[in-house]
Amino acid sequence: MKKPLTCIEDYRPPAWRMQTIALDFDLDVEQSWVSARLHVIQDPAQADVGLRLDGENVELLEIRLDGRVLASDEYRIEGALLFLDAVRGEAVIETRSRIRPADNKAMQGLYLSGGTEQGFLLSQCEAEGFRHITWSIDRPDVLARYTVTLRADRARFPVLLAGGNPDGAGELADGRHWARFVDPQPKPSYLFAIVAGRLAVIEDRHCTAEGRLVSLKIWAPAPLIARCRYALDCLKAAMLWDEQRFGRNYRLDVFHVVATDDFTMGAMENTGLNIFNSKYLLADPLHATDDDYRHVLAVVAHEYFHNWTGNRVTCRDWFQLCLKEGLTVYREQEFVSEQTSRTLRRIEDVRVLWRNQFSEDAGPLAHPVRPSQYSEINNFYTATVYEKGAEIVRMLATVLGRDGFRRGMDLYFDRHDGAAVTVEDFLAALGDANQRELSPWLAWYTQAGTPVLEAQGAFDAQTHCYTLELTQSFAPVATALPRQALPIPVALALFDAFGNRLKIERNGVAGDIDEAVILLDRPRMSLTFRHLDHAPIVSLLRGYSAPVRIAQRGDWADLVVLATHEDDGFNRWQAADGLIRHLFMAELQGDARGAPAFGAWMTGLRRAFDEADLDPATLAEMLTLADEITLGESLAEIDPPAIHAARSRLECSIAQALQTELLACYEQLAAASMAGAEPVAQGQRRLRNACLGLLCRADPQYHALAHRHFDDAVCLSDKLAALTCLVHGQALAAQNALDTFAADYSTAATVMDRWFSVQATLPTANALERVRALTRHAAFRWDNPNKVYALLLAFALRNPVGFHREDGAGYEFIADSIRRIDRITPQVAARLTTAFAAWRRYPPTLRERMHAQLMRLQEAAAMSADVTDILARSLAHADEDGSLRP
Ligand code: B3K
Ligand code: ZN
Repeated sequence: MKKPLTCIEDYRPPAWRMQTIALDFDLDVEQSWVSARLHVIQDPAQADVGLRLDGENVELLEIRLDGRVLASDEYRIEGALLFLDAVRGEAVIETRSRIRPADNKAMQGLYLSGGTEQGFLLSQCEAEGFRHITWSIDRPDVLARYTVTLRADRARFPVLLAGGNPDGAGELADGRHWARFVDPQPKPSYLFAIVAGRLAVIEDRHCTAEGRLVSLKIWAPAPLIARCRYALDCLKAAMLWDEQRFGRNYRLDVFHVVATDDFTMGAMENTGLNIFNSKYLLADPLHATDDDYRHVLAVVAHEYFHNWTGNRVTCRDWFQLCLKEGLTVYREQEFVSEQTSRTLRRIEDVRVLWRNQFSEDAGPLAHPVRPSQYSEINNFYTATVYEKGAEIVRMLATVLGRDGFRRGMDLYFDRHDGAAVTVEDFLAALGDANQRELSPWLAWYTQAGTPVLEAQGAFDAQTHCYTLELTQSFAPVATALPRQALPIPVALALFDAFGNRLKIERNGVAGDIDEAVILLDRPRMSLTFRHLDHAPIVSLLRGYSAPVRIAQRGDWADLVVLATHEDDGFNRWQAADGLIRHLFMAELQGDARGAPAFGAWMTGLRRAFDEADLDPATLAEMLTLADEITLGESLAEIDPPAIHAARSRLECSIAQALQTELLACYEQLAAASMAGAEPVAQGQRRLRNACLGLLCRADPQYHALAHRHFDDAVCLSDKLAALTCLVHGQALAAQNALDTFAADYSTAATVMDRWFSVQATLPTANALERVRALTRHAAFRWDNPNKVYALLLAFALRNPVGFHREDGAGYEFIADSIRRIDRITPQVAARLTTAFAAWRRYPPTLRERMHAQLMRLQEAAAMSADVTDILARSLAHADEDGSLRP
């Protein structure tokens, strides 16, 4: 099935708006009845446009116009639209419909989480799920105040929740009960949510800076509720932070959060009723790693921050998705950086950007941060919209400065509270508040592809001047259009050969600054730095000031200086990463150990172990090699076995060279395993586990250490790190450890996901057979997105050696899985299909085999619109520049 394209230039303001919606639900698992009362008003300027309602899989039982039941010839249903051509001006439309939650495996609209007997009902509307609940006008620029009344059997559904403020509850005959909720503020339909079932709760309160006492409630199935305490603390921290940093207060009386194991994505910011995938809500030491803790902090904050960036100020249309997502990711990044470690969060974000966004941007699924067309909007919740979208906001914050950015955000909220707006509105608010013209920044939103930044330096010993030529360019991309130069903030500092920071004196301006942010807003620019005795070492893109590819990372000796002395933690890591990439290339072409950079960098790393004030998490990251996807992404052709072999050999050489330091550090940090979840202890554990991982790469004798680590572990971080060492090191004890782990965690769904992933990512020739066998494991379920992501997506995206097996069996298995899952949860199947997108970049045999599976899927009958869209774009031929042709 293929959905037609929706194009940004076809946008028209809504011809009909809704002021209020009253919804009455009679809830049950197999079928629920929905009565809707819509008060609709026509835009006088569009008097010729008839009323149309959206609905999918909603069985219409009755429809009334201003109280009168309509005969079947007074309206018509065509596909997902209900036409009421005769209605004009203003009207009250009432419908009565039936929906079937238990049959809804696509997880859009109202569906069931857990079994028929014990499970609970919940809804997911973004992007277009509301039309699966009732007939209505389902678009983000139609905002209405909702009054929602829920009725259900009290014993089966003791808890009834909807977004908005509570407005009464009571008993009904026959053991049934009801509860009502009203919105004080209009909202778009995608933020509508209800939940009903048996759920336990933990509660707290937060008094906002404006003086409102807000009741905070987290709901989960009873066995999980004890693990929600940390999330509740995160929520309070996020509320306080948004008040202090952005002056944003919550303005409802209650804030509900609900945990479910059955969710296609991370979480959803429904107004007043957030719904979370339990993997981003549950956290205790035995069931969550340190990374999980930080993800819970991040996602709880992210969804809360949407309350202003997304909910109160919402998107005019789905093209503007980045307006809420990029901005909210940026706010989340800032929050987590301030609560934990800025350097670590930045490294993590940049790693994700390089791995996921750069590869997306270089392949057939490339799209601008604000796409100009889509067929299936659910396929645009991408790394480009989220992560690159956040990078654009970060650049704007860099050039406006902290106070200027805050002024701009204040104006944005003042101007647009309660409205559905565009990226242009956002830029205008930031610009107007700072008397700056920000329209050139729109190009960042409308041009796909990763810009390339080149820096060429020349030193003139006579004049003591150093000239730096900065150039921006673009690799050709799928959506090649005329290109406009982008405003690129380039933060840089200068160092001498001993790692001392040099003062920056530029263009005759006597300077005592030591960092400059240069706005490269044209194709090339020449900078002159004066009064220098020697050619300086340039530390470029400090803090990763712009999401660009650096053409060449400079001389390895300079990188060693920066990786040893840079005082910007991120750029220190960036230099270390540059050295790893340099050594990886050397290994790919021969032997990295023989390269002069190897010895120099090992000396540098050895010293780093002795640096008292080096943050352990940063050192851990410096020791962690870029993954195979990231390394492959930067090569012209991706040859998975060659990349895997070179990376493994390099990792092994580094581990052997540092064995003494790794062991000493591992032992020295023993106490960290017993410490709590605070950032310092987390950083120490991260380093200790990185050391353990490398030791196991250096010599299998350390498997004994990993085994002890596994047995002694008192937190999941340690347990999982040891398990990974044993399984990926193919230690004798590996199966035993896997069995023990599975026995200990058999009832903990989110932990079993990790157990599946550790095995799915094992880079061996028989990985496929193992994954196939695991699909028959009692804990695996084809209809549970988390399980599919943990096993199949992990295999397809994070196990290049296994997936890209020469005989194509990995491809065939994943293609078969896509067909199977597509009949259940199309959104999940579409995500799995993206594993084939980069097919043109692989060597001929693999390329042909990937292509064959794409064709097979394309020819298969009855594929969803979600998968069809990914297939069509993956197979599309490129424009004249030929960039996408094999
Ligand atoms: N807004 C949701 C994502 C909705 C995905 C719809 N397919 C989560 C978030 O970004 O906060
Ligand atoms: Zn979001």
